[in-house]
Amino acid sequence: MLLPIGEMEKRLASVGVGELYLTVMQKFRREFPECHDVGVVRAPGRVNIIGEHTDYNGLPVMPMAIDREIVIAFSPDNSGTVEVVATDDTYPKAHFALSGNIPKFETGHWVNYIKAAAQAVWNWASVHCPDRLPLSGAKLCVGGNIPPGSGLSSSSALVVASALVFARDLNIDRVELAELLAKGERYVGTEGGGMDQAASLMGKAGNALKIDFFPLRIRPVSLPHGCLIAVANSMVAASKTGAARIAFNTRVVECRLGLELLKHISKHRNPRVVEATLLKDYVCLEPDWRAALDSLPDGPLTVAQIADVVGVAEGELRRRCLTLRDGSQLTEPKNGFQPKKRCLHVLTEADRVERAAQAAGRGDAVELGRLMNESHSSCAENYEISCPELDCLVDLLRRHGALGARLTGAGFGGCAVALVRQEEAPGLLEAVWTDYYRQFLPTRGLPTPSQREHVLFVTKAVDGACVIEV
Ligand code: NG1
Repeated sequence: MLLPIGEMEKRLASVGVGELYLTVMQKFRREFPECHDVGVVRAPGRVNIIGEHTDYNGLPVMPMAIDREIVIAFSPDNSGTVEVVATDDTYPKAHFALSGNIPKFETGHWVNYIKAAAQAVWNWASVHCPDRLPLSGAKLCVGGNIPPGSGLSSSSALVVASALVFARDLNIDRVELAELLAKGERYVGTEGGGMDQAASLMGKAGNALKIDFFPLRIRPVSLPHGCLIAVANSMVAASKTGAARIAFNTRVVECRLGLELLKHISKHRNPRVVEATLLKDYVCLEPDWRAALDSLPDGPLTVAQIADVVGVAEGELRRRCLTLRDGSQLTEPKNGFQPKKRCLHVLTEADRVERAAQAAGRGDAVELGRLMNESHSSCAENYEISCPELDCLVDLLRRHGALGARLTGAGFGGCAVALVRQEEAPGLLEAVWTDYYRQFLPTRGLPTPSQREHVLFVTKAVDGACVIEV
């Protein structure tokens, strides 16, 4: 797995890896001339075909790992520190000491994702093999071709690739690693579920994945014959910091508040629902969840109003539902919470995922497309995570031949995903290029024709993350 740099470069070139790997190797050689042996890991991004904002509620998703990835060249050493550079100079160099308590850089610093991986692996080792601590230091050079802030999980791919470096000698089971990193990525301050890490680690070439949570179960799902998945970037950055992070965490809290209301409504008839800690538990215990959902009070609601309905002290409800993983409390949004609409999205979306996996399994492309369209409407109207650009893009994708199209990932910008028949794909890409990127987006730093393949492309499903063996 570790080879002298020159030998690694020669072998990578001979097996025909892309330009990206060679660029990573060149930069590694320039930045760390003292290093002798080097290893290489890769981790793919993912596109979510259907199942948005269900994962952190314990409900299923259907993503696929895509042919855009993070690649890291690394050289281990005994320094106890990690030195990191990126092929793209806009990401500053950084270094940090490995320990059981790695302090974060400022919010939004890209190396926090690498720290998240190191911290998670350290925590795992401290329980399962303390004799392997401290973890050895390393020099890392990171490159990638997943557009950042676009809902294609460049951040989780970075976490996963980094974790493969730190865990290379530890023998952590893949499913366990996916669960570990889902929690581990929360180090950066988002409250996400486990879809991205699982898709990046467990991707299967040629297949989408149906992923269930608690416990994590991953099943390959073949896409309908003759259909492709296209991705189109709205060019609205959906960063994980600032307003987008607050909006994301607000949705998580609204789901928790909705769960409290649902439990309150159902508990008289079905006392066991009080045990539910996630919407997933609630729907398992309450077959009649649709009726309960109908009788929830409409939003917007304040925490005080919800506490009043549920019959708990406001402070207790805040502690239970508004506390984030870092211990801080979410600030109540000025325009109130929308627990009913958010639960309506999540619960119907989970149902769509089940039906989408069945439709894909029997090759029913039309039904799969229809469910993707329905998902977008629910994301836009009930979860309110779309934006005018994404709505326009989704609309254009459908008008130019997609069987279904929807926003993908956390939303608030980023990419749209579309299901398209193979023979329609070239025409669709051409028409969307003209109508969206040339006509609709006149002011937003338009992509040049040479950038086209990075913003509008057909993607294929690939295998999950691995250490490169050449
Ligand atoms: P992206 O699109 O990568 O920000 C986020 C969460 C997922 C999932 C989706 C919405 C993280 C790392 N990822 O994905 O777990 O909740 O939003 O479906 O927080």
